[in-house]
Amino acid sequence: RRNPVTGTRQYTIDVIAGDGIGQEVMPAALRCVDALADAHGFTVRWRERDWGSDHYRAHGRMMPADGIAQLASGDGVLLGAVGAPDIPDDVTLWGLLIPIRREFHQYVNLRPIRILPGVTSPLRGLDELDLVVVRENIEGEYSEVGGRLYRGRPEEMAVQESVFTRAGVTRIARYAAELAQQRSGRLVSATKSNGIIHTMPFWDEVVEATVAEYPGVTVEKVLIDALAARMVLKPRSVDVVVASNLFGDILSDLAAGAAGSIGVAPSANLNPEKTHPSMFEPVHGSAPDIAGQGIANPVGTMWAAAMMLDHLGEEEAARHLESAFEQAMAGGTLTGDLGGTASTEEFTRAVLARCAT
Ligand code: GGG
Repeated sequence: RRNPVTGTRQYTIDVIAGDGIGQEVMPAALRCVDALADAHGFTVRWRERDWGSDHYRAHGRMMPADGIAQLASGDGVLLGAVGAPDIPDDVTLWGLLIPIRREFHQYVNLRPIRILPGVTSPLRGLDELDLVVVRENIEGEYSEVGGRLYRGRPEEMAVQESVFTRAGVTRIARYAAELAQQRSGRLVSATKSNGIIHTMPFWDEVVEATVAEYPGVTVEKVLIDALAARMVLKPRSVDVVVASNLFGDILSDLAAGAAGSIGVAPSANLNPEKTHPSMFEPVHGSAPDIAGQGIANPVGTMWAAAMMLDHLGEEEAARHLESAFEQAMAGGTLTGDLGGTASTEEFTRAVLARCAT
């Protein structure tokens, strides 16, 4: 967006640092974007939101009742982490992250995974990995359709329905096919249509019919269990993966592990049509076991911020940020999850030193 008076590009970004290490990795990413904004001639107005588990403890809600309306006027959302040991995970997720994804039609969850410079994969002999998981983000297994019966009694039962719509599967398949077209042309669709007899055959049919419209793109459907093994044994045979909400979540964590650490993995919750703000977050959660120690890896959040800059049209700044953290890592500055000794602050300074022009 341009300021009508000065003509400079300016963006309003809502910042939800959230819980646990979200409070540590978020300031690191914001400092880098601020440095890049100066260098690349745009401005960012951060609207910091103190939403999350502390807000829940104080007010009984993860965000205010009009939280979605507050975010709607911004150009994007940067989120750290949600989750706290004293609050059920479904409360934290369904009180903040999932409503934002749904209300803003962020139906694509884009999760690129690469082995970054200076990182050794835990998989023997794997020195290169570069794949993207395209996760369906607002339907599938993450549905609130279902219920609990006879709570606390011996006959207690729980029912959870998955919801797959033709429109929902078609649009995620389109997004993935277009991405595959720009990359290798190879698309893998994660399925389980041998065991899950209604939704998964439907997923297969719609994905195959949709991808058939894209010349030069082949789609290979692979059972999720076999795909998990293949991503460990032959990860380079996979380039773009399209997967349902749950399968995509699991596969992207698996791939991030293969690339060295879940701490480096970013995620973009995209509304591709830009009718609503998109949201950018690291893949990792709040990590209460290391929160408050100043040792969290901020790369996942920095990379998510780079994806945000790309989405805003600031591609040069996005590439600059990616190369800044890659150079810092190549120079041997690594946090503990990657076998290094750098604190969050030390790593951030190493990146900031490479963010000026
Ligand atoms: N970085 C955001 C976060 O804390 N995510 C935790 C999580 O459990 N996410 C589940 C999901 O992405 O579906």
